[in-house]
Amino acid sequence: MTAPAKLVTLSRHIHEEQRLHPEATGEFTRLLDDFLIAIKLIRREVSRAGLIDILGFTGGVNVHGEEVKKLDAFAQDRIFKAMDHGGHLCCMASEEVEELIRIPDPYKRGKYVLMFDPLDGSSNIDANVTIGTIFSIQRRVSGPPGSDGTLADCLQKGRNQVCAGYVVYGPSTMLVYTAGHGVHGFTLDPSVGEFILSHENIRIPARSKNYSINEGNTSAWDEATRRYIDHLKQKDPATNRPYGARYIGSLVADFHRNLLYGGVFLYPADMTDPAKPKPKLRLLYEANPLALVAEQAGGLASTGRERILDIQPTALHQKVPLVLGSRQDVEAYEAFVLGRR
Ligand code: P6P
Repeated sequence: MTAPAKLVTLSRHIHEEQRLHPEATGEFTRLLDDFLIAIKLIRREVSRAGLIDILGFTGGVNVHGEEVKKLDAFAQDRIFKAMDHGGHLCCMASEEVEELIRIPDPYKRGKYVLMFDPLDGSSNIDANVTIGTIFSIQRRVSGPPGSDGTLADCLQKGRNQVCAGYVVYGPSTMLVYTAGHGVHGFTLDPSVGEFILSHENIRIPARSKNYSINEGNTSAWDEATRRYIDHLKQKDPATNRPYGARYIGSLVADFHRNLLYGGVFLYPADMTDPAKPKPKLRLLYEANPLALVAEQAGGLASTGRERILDIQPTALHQKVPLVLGSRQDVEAYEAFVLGRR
Protein backbone atom coordinates (compact mmCIF):
# COMPACT_ATOMS: atom_id res chain seq x y z
CA MET A 1 0.00 0.00 0.00
CA THR A 2 1.50 3.39 -0.94
CA ALA A 3 0.44 6.76 0.38
CA PRO A 4 -1.38 8.41 -2.57
CA ALA A 5 0.20 11.67 -3.74
CA LYS A 6 -2.91 12.65 -5.68
CA LEU A 7 -6.12 14.07 -4.18
CA VAL A 8 -8.86 11.64 -5.26
CA THR A 9 -12.42 11.59 -3.97
CA LEU A 10 -14.34 8.34 -3.70
CA SER A 11 -16.75 9.45 -6.42
CA ARG A 12 -13.86 10.11 -8.82
CA HIS A 13 -12.23 6.78 -7.92
CA ILE A 14 -15.46 4.87 -8.54
CA HIS A 15 -15.84 6.68 -11.87
CA GLU A 16 -12.32 5.60 -12.84
CA GLU A 17 -13.01 2.05 -11.66
CA GLN A 18 -16.14 2.14 -13.79
CA ARG A 19 -13.95 2.50 -16.91
CA LEU A 20 -12.43 -0.92 -16.09
CA HIS A 21 -15.86 -2.50 -16.66
CA PRO A 22 -16.59 -2.19 -20.42
CA GLU A 23 -20.27 -2.97 -19.92
CA ALA A 24 -20.59 -0.29 -17.26
CA THR A 25 -23.00 2.51 -18.03
CA GLY A 26 -22.19 4.96 -15.24
CA GLU A 27 -25.18 3.60 -13.35
CA PHE A 28 -22.82 1.93 -10.89
CA THR A 29 -21.18 5.27 -10.11
CA ARG A 30 -24.53 6.91 -9.45
CA LEU A 31 -25.58 3.96 -7.24
CA LEU A 32 -22.55 4.42 -5.00
CA ASP A 33 -22.97 8.20 -4.97
CA ASP A 34 -26.50 7.70 -3.61
CA PHE A 35 -25.16 5.26 -1.02
CA LEU A 36 -22.58 7.83 0.12
CA ILE A 37 -25.35 10.30 0.97
CA ALA A 38 -26.87 7.79 3.39
CA ILE A 39 -23.44 7.03 4.88
CA LYS A 40 -22.75 10.71 5.58
CA LEU A 41 -26.13 11.07 7.32
CA ILE A 42 -25.49 7.93 9.38
CA ARG A 43 -22.05 9.15 10.33
CA ARG A 44 -23.55 12.47 11.53
CA GLU A 45 -25.89 10.66 13.90
CA VAL A 46 -23.31 8.10 15.05
CA SER A 47 -20.83 10.88 15.86
CA ARG A 48 -23.30 12.49 18.27
CA ALA A 49 -24.92 9.34 19.62
CA GLY A 50 -23.91 10.19 23.17
CA LEU A 51 -25.77 13.47 22.91
CA ILE A 52 -29.05 11.99 21.73
CA ASP A 53 -30.40 11.79 25.29
CA ILE A 54 -28.68 14.94 26.58
CA LEU A 55 -30.03 17.02 23.70
CA GLY A 56 -33.45 15.56 24.30
CA PHE A 57 -33.57 13.78 20.96
CA THR A 58 -34.99 10.72 22.57
CA GLY A 59 -38.20 10.71 20.61
CA GLY A 60 -40.44 12.76 18.36
CA VAL A 61 -38.83 14.95 15.71
CA ASN A 62 -35.27 16.38 15.87
CA VAL A 63 -33.90 19.69 14.55
CA HIS A 64 -33.60 18.20 11.07
CA GLY A 65 -37.26 17.33 11.04
CA GLU A 66 -36.29 13.65 11.23
CA GLU A 67 -37.99 11.20 13.53
CA VAL A 68 -35.31 9.98 15.97
CA LYS A 69 -35.10 6.21 16.18
CA LYS A 70 -32.63 3.66 17.50
CA LEU A 71 -29.43 4.22 15.54
CA ASP A 72 -29.58 0.97 13.60
CA ALA A 73 -33.20 1.62 12.62
CA PHE A 74 -32.14 5.16 11.70
CA ALA A 75 -29.29 3.78 9.55
CA GLN A 76 -31.66 1.31 7.88
CA ASP A 77 -34.12 4.10 7.11
CA ARG A 78 -31.47 6.41 5.66
CA ILE A 79 -30.05 3.75 3.34
CA PHE A 80 -33.52 2.71 2.18
CA LYS A 81 -34.59 6.30 1.45
CA ALA A 82 -31.32 7.09 -0.35
CA MET A 83 -31.44 3.97 -2.51
CA ASP A 84 -35.10 3.25 -3.24
CA HIS A 85 -35.71 5.78 -6.03
CA GLY A 86 -32.43 5.99 -8.01
CA GLY A 87 -33.48 3.35 -10.52
CA HIS A 88 -30.27 1.32 -9.98
CA LEU A 89 -31.67 -1.47 -7.79
CA CYS A 90 -34.23 -4.19 -8.44
CA CYS A 91 -34.43 -5.05 -4.72
CA MET A 92 -32.53 -4.82 -1.42
CA ALA A 93 -31.86 -7.00 1.60
CA SER A 94 -30.99 -5.76 5.08
CA GLU A 95 -30.04 -7.28 8.41
CA GLU A 96 -32.81 -5.11 9.88
CA VAL A 97 -35.61 -6.38 7.62
CA GLU A 98 -36.85 -9.97 7.62
CA GLU A 99 -38.24 -9.98 4.09
CA LEU A 100 -36.75 -9.01 0.72
CA ILE A 101 -37.09 -5.22 0.31
CA ARG A 102 -39.06 -4.24 -2.80
CA ILE A 103 -38.42 -1.05 -4.75
CA PRO A 104 -41.54 1.07 -4.13
CA ASP A 105 -43.80 2.01 -7.04
CA PRO A 106 -43.50 4.13 -9.14
CA TYR A 107 -39.67 3.92 -9.07
CA LYS A 108 -37.75 2.18 -11.89
CA ARG A 109 -36.22 -1.23 -11.14
CA GLY A 110 -32.49 -1.34 -12.02
CA LYS A 111 -29.93 -4.07 -12.64
CA TYR A 112 -28.25 -4.26 -9.24
CA VAL A 113 -29.05 -5.72 -5.83
CA LEU A 114 -27.86 -4.06 -2.59
CA MET A 115 -27.51 -6.15 0.57
CA PHE A 116 -26.33 -4.50 3.76
CA ASP A 117 -25.94 -4.49 7.51
CA PRO A 118 -26.81 -0.87 8.23
CA LEU A 119 -25.06 -0.57 11.58
CA ASP A 120 -23.16 -3.66 12.68
CA GLY A 121 -22.07 -3.72 16.31
CA SER A 122 -24.59 -1.01 17.23
CA SER A 123 -24.93 -2.50 20.72
CA ASN A 124 -21.45 -1.01 21.32
CA ILE A 125 -22.47 2.55 20.46
CA ASP A 126 -23.37 3.49 24.07
CA ALA A 127 -19.76 2.76 25.03
CA ASN A 128 -18.47 4.85 22.12
CA VAL A 129 -16.91 1.78 20.51
CA THR A 130 -16.17 1.76 16.78
CA ILE A 131 -19.04 0.29 14.68
CA GLY A 132 -19.70 -0.04 10.97
CA THR A 133 -21.89 -0.43 7.91
CA ILE A 134 -21.26 -3.41 5.60
CA PHE A 135 -22.50 -3.59 1.99
CA SER A 136 -22.57 -6.03 -0.90
CA ILE A 137 -23.66 -5.38 -4.50
CA GLN A 138 -24.65 -8.10 -6.96
CA ARG A 139 -25.87 -7.82 -10.55
CA ARG A 140 -29.44 -9.16 -10.97
CA VAL A 141 -29.73 -12.62 -12.51
CA SER A 142 -33.50 -13.12 -12.67
CA GLY A 143 -36.48 -11.69 -14.50
CA PRO A 144 -36.76 -9.24 -17.38
CA PRO A 145 -35.16 -5.77 -17.05
CA GLY A 146 -37.40 -3.42 -15.08
CA SER A 147 -39.12 -6.20 -13.15
CA ASP A 148 -39.01 -6.68 -9.38
CA GLY A 149 -35.88 -8.40 -8.06
CA THR A 150 -36.33 -11.83 -6.49
CA LEU A 151 -34.67 -13.97 -3.84
CA ALA A 152 -32.59 -15.58 -6.63
CA ASP A 153 -30.94 -12.20 -7.25
CA CYS A 154 -29.82 -12.13 -3.58
CA LEU A 155 -28.92 -15.80 -3.17
CA GLN A 156 -25.81 -15.63 -5.35
CA LYS A 157 -22.33 -16.83 -4.42
CA GLY A 158 -20.11 -14.15 -2.91
CA ARG A 159 -17.67 -14.59 -5.78
CA ASN A 160 -20.27 -12.94 -8.06
CA GLN A 161 -20.27 -9.64 -6.13
CA VAL A 162 -19.53 -6.63 -8.37
CA CYS A 163 -18.67 -4.47 -5.37
CA ALA A 164 -18.35 -4.90 -1.62
CA GLY A 165 -17.03 -2.98 1.34
CA TYR A 166 -17.67 -1.38 4.66
CA VAL A 167 -17.68 1.94 6.49
CA VAL A 168 -15.92 2.10 9.85
CA TYR A 169 -17.20 4.85 12.19
CA GLY A 170 -14.16 5.30 14.41
CA PRO A 171 -11.89 8.21 15.41
CA SER A 172 -12.21 8.97 11.71
CA THR A 173 -14.79 7.62 9.31
CA MET A 174 -13.36 5.42 6.57
CA LEU A 175 -14.97 3.66 3.64
CA VAL A 176 -13.09 0.63 2.30
CA TYR A 177 -14.30 -1.01 -0.91
CA THR A 178 -13.39 -3.26 -3.79
CA ALA A 179 -14.93 -3.48 -7.25
CA GLY A 180 -12.66 -6.35 -8.23
CA HIS A 181 -9.53 -4.30 -8.84
CA GLY A 182 -7.89 -4.19 -5.43
CA VAL A 183 -9.01 -2.71 -2.11
CA HIS A 184 -8.99 1.02 -1.50
CA GLY A 185 -9.67 3.11 1.61
CA PHE A 186 -11.14 6.61 1.77
CA THR A 187 -11.15 8.80 4.85
CA LEU A 188 -13.97 11.30 5.33
CA ASP A 189 -12.91 14.94 5.59
CA PRO A 190 -15.93 16.18 7.56
CA SER A 191 -15.04 19.80 6.86
CA VAL A 192 -15.91 19.33 3.18
CA GLY A 193 -18.02 16.16 3.41
CA GLU A 194 -15.80 14.25 0.96
CA PHE A 195 -14.26 10.79 1.25
CA ILE A 196 -10.61 11.24 0.18
CA LEU A 197 -8.36 8.39 -1.02
CA SER A 198 -6.07 7.65 1.95
CA HIS A 199 -5.22 3.94 1.60
CA GLU A 200 -4.71 2.96 -2.05
CA ASN A 201 -4.38 -0.74 -2.89
CA ILE A 202 -4.51 -2.15 0.65
CA ARG A 203 -2.71 -5.49 1.02
CA ILE A 204 -3.20 -7.63 4.12
CA PRO A 205 0.06 -9.13 5.50
CA ALA A 206 0.27 -12.81 4.48
CA ARG A 207 0.88 -13.85 8.09
CA SER A 208 0.02 -11.96 11.24
CA LYS A 209 0.79 -11.82 14.93
CA ASN A 210 -2.74 -11.31 16.27
CA TYR A 211 -5.95 -13.31 16.54
CA SER A 212 -9.47 -12.06 17.23
CA ILE A 213 -11.98 -14.39 18.87
CA ASN A 214 -14.39 -14.25 21.82
CA GLU A 215 -12.60 -16.58 24.26
CA GLY A 216 -15.67 -16.53 26.49
CA ASN A 217 -17.11 -19.03 24.01
CA THR A 218 -14.23 -21.53 24.43
CA SER A 219 -16.49 -24.23 25.88
CA ALA A 220 -18.71 -24.00 22.78
CA TRP A 221 -15.87 -24.42 20.24
CA ASP A 222 -15.12 -27.61 18.35
CA GLU A 223 -11.87 -29.45 19.11
CA ALA A 224 -10.01 -28.12 16.05
CA THR A 225 -10.69 -24.50 17.03
CA ARG A 226 -9.53 -25.17 20.59
CA ARG A 227 -6.31 -26.78 19.30
CA TYR A 228 -5.72 -23.96 16.83
CA ILE A 229 -6.11 -21.20 19.44
CA ASP A 230 -3.89 -23.14 21.88
CA HIS A 231 -1.32 -23.38 19.06
CA LEU A 232 -1.40 -19.58 18.59
CA LYS A 233 -0.68 -19.16 22.31
CA GLN A 234 2.61 -21.06 22.00
CA LYS A 235 5.79 -19.17 21.15
CA ASP A 236 6.06 -18.76 17.37
CA PRO A 237 9.56 -19.95 16.33
CA ALA A 238 9.72 -17.11 13.79
CA THR A 239 9.18 -14.40 16.43
CA ASN A 240 9.80 -16.26 19.70
CA ARG A 241 6.47 -14.80 20.85
CA PRO A 242 2.89 -16.09 20.94
CA TYR A 243 0.17 -14.33 18.94
CA GLY A 244 -1.45 -11.34 20.60
CA ALA A 245 -5.18 -11.34 21.38
CA ARG A 246 -7.10 -8.41 19.89
CA TYR A 247 -10.93 -8.49 20.16
CA ILE A 248 -13.23 -5.45 20.09
CA GLY A 249 -16.50 -7.32 19.62
CA SER A 250 -17.41 -5.18 16.62
CA LEU A 251 -16.88 -7.10 13.37
CA VAL A 252 -16.01 -4.12 11.18
CA ALA A 253 -13.55 -2.72 13.75
CA ASP A 254 -11.86 -6.09 14.27
CA PHE A 255 -11.67 -6.79 10.55
CA HIS A 256 -10.41 -3.31 9.64
CA ARG A 257 -7.53 -3.54 12.12
CA ASN A 258 -6.62 -7.01 10.86
CA LEU A 259 -6.81 -5.83 7.23
CA LEU A 260 -4.26 -3.06 7.86
CA TYR A 261 -1.97 -4.74 10.40
CA GLY A 262 -2.53 -8.41 9.62
CA GLY A 263 -4.62 -10.70 11.79
CA VAL A 264 -7.09 -13.55 11.79
CA PHE A 265 -10.68 -13.09 12.97
CA LEU A 266 -12.65 -16.15 13.99
CA TYR A 267 -16.31 -16.60 14.84
CA PRO A 268 -16.80 -20.39 14.76
CA ALA A 269 -20.21 -22.01 15.21
CA ASP A 270 -21.43 -22.79 18.74
CA MET A 271 -20.98 -26.57 18.88
CA THR A 272 -22.58 -27.14 22.28
CA ASP A 273 -24.93 -29.51 20.46
CA PRO A 274 -22.67 -31.03 17.75
CA ALA A 275 -25.80 -32.11 15.88
CA LYS A 276 -26.96 -28.50 15.70
CA PRO A 277 -24.03 -26.11 14.96
CA LYS A 278 -25.05 -22.53 15.68
CA PRO A 279 -23.04 -19.95 13.70
CA LYS A 280 -23.66 -16.28 14.47
CA LEU A 281 -22.54 -14.09 11.58
CA ARG A 282 -24.59 -13.60 8.41
CA LEU A 283 -23.44 -14.76 4.99
CA LEU A 284 -25.00 -12.31 2.52
CA TYR A 285 -24.26 -8.95 4.16
CA GLU A 286 -21.42 -9.69 6.61
CA ALA A 287 -19.27 -12.67 5.58
CA ASN A 288 -19.51 -12.31 1.78
CA PRO A 289 -18.62 -8.62 1.49
CA LEU A 290 -15.75 -8.85 3.99
CA ALA A 291 -14.55 -12.05 2.30
CA LEU A 292 -14.34 -10.28 -1.07
CA VAL A 293 -12.39 -7.41 0.51
CA ALA A 294 -10.07 -9.89 2.26
CA GLU A 295 -9.37 -11.92 -0.89
CA GLN A 296 -8.91 -8.80 -3.05
CA ALA A 297 -6.34 -7.63 -0.46
CA GLY A 298 -4.48 -10.97 -0.64
CA GLY A 299 -6.15 -12.62 2.35
CA LEU A 300 -8.69 -15.42 2.72
CA ALA A 301 -12.13 -16.11 4.19
CA SER A 302 -13.35 -19.58 5.11
CA THR A 303 -15.79 -21.52 7.26
CA GLY A 304 -12.79 -23.75 8.01
CA ARG A 305 -14.04 -26.31 5.49
CA GLU A 306 -15.22 -24.13 2.59
CA ARG A 307 -14.22 -20.73 1.18
CA ILE A 308 -16.90 -18.18 2.03
CA LEU A 309 -17.14 -16.84 -1.53
CA ASP A 310 -17.90 -20.30 -2.91
CA ILE A 311 -20.91 -20.97 -0.64
CA GLN A 312 -24.22 -21.23 -2.48
CA PRO A 313 -26.63 -19.24 -0.26
CA THR A 314 -29.99 -20.80 0.55
CA ALA A 315 -31.63 -18.15 2.75
CA LEU A 316 -31.58 -14.36 3.08
CA HIS A 317 -30.38 -14.29 6.69
CA GLN A 318 -28.31 -17.47 6.57
CA LYS A 319 -25.48 -17.66 9.15
CA VAL A 320 -22.02 -19.16 8.65
CA PRO A 321 -18.91 -19.85 10.72
CA LEU A 322 -16.35 -17.22 9.70
CA VAL A 323 -12.54 -17.22 9.72
CA LEU A 324 -11.19 -14.18 7.94
CA GLY A 325 -7.89 -12.36 7.44
CA SER A 326 -4.23 -13.09 6.71
CA ARG A 327 -3.88 -15.87 4.15
CA GLN A 328 -1.39 -18.11 5.96
CA ASP A 329 -3.34 -17.87 9.23
CA VAL A 330 -6.63 -18.85 7.60
CA GLU A 331 -4.89 -21.71 5.77
CA ALA A 332 -3.37 -22.86 9.08
CA TYR A 333 -6.85 -22.92 10.67
CA GLU A 334 -8.20 -24.92 7.74
CA ALA A 335 -5.35 -27.43 8.23
CA PHE A 336 -6.39 -27.88 11.88
CA VAL A 337 -10.04 -28.32 10.90
CA LEU A 338 -9.16 -30.85 8.20
CA GLY A 339 -6.97 -32.78 10.65
CA ARG A 340 -3.73 -32.07 8.80
CA ARG A 341 -2.22 -30.45 11.96
P1 P6P B 1 -19.90 -11.60 20.59
C1 P6P B 1 -21.89 -7.42 17.01
O1 P6P B 1 -23.03 -7.72 17.78
C2 P6P B 1 -21.61 -8.64 16.14
O2 P6P B 1 -22.68 -8.91 15.30
C3 P6P B 1 -20.33 -8.41 15.35
O3 P6P B 1 -20.15 -7.07 15.02
C4 P6P B 1 -19.25 -8.92 16.29
O4 P6P B 1 -18.11 -9.43 15.59
C5 P6P B 1 -19.95 -10.06 17.02
O5 P6P B 1 -21.36 -9.77 16.98
C6 P6P B 1 -19.52 -10.11 18.48
O6 P6P B 1 -20.21 -11.21 19.06
O7 P6P B 1 -20.68 -12.89 20.78
O8 P6P B 1 -18.40 -11.83 20.68
O9 P6P B 1 -20.37 -10.46 21.43
